[in-house]
Amino acid sequence: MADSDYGLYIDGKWVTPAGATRFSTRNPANGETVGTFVSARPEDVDAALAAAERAFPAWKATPAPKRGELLLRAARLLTERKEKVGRIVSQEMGKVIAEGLGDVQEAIDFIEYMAGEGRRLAGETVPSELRSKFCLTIRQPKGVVACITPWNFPTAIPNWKIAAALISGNTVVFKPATNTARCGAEVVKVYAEAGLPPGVLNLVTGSGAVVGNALVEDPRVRAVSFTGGVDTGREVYVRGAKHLKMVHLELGGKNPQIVMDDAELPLALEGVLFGAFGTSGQRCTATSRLILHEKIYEPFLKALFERLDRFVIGDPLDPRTDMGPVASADQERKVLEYIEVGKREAKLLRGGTKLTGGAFDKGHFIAPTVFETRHGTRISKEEIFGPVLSVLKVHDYAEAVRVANDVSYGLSSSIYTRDVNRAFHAMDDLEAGITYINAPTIGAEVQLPFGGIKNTGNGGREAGSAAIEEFTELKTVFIDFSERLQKAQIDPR
Ligand code: TXE
Repeated sequence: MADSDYGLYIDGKWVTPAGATRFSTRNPANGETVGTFVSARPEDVDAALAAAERAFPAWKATPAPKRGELLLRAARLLTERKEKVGRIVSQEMGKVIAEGLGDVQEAIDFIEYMAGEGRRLAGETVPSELRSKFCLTIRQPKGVVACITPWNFPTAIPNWKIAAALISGNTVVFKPATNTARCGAEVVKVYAEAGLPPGVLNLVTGSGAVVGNALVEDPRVRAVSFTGGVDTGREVYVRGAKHLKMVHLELGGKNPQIVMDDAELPLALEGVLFGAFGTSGQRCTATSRLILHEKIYEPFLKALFERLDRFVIGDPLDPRTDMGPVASADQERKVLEYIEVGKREAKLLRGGTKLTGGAFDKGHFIAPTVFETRHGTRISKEEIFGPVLSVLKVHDYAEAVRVANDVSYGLSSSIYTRDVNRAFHAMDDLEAGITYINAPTIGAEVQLPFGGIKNTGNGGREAGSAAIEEFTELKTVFIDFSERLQKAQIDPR
């Protein structure tokens, strides 16, 4: 098979099961095939789960620092391949090459961070109320976990889950998004080549409905870590709940950037250009709402349009390109549908069309689009997940916060202001899992917890110190060395 043709990775081997059909992933910029993969069937998922279950006892018994050494080897291999895998990211989902490389760097950073956690899987000791009794907690792995990931950060998000799961002693069955299966396979290759024992990490590629459902429903899976859309996430949660398994959800966002009248306007402009149109607007943390104080509304929009009119849209591999295509035909259709909604309920200020002609005809390119809207329209409240920015005008800080908070999501948020008191109030007032002060809504760092409130998730966080919480069970231990029965709360005080 060619380098771009992959099997499943089960029990330490790349396999193409007899009779399995294959699917291809395509470059959204030009339709070229990026790789071919096995469409896993339920029996293939079963084989992967059996391998993960078999591998679990020995992996759990491996000292966490030893597990960390394997992760460091994987990080080194990925570092050596950063250019190659970064290009594959850009080719398979369309983000510009600087972001493709950034995606891989984020994966490397997180694997290294989790390797260190292998020396810190901490519990705690607390005093007993009774004599000659020792109390402590220890962290233990959950068992076999399923990692189901989206296409927008196709190497970073898989590693946010896999590296945290592995260092905690779990074994993993990993299902990447169908349209970025090659990125997922390249992630698995570095772990395999780093010497992960067979069955500790398994890759099953294929449709979410078939492979994803099989994973979520199987009683051998003790936890599911899912990043994707709200509708799918809700379905995963319901299915997992039937088996009382932990389901961690990272879903969508409708993230606001507030620009106050005292803001450093050129800085705020750079922020919204990156936040709204980086990754063609396809980040869960993307800036999809620009909330402008009325005093700076006109000049800010003028400056925004001057920059957008100079935006270079094209081949993501060309370093001069500011924005590539959206990730797929499906994504293009969804975004164009929302643009038509916006044309009916709001005022189109820029863009609003699919780009055609020349090289554009081979890909899924949408013009950077800006609507002026009042709060309450669909484009001001629903996640569009494309290069579409809804601009709203407000009279003051209080209205800005009220508008920012009045959506069903609560992932990221941003405010540009020179007023330090207002910045600290915003930290408290903005209903989100993440708030940036004088920075765009995107730009998470791996060493801090990531996630949101309301419909963005179901209460968990990943990355940072929270990643270990997601993938471990906390066990409480009481050691009574008094050599007699002691009864807490009952023995005489
Ligand atoms: O995600 P899906 P899609 C949002 C964004 C986008 C929408 C749909 O608004 O337009 O979600 O995108 C797997 N059981 N985000 O279709 O369908 C699927 O194969 C188990 C925001 O890409 O949610 C993929 O691996 N798994 C998000 C993963 O779930 C199932 C990033 C996500 O797919 C499944 C991506 C099932 N029944 C999209 N059906 C973010 N928060 O960044 C599908 N899958």
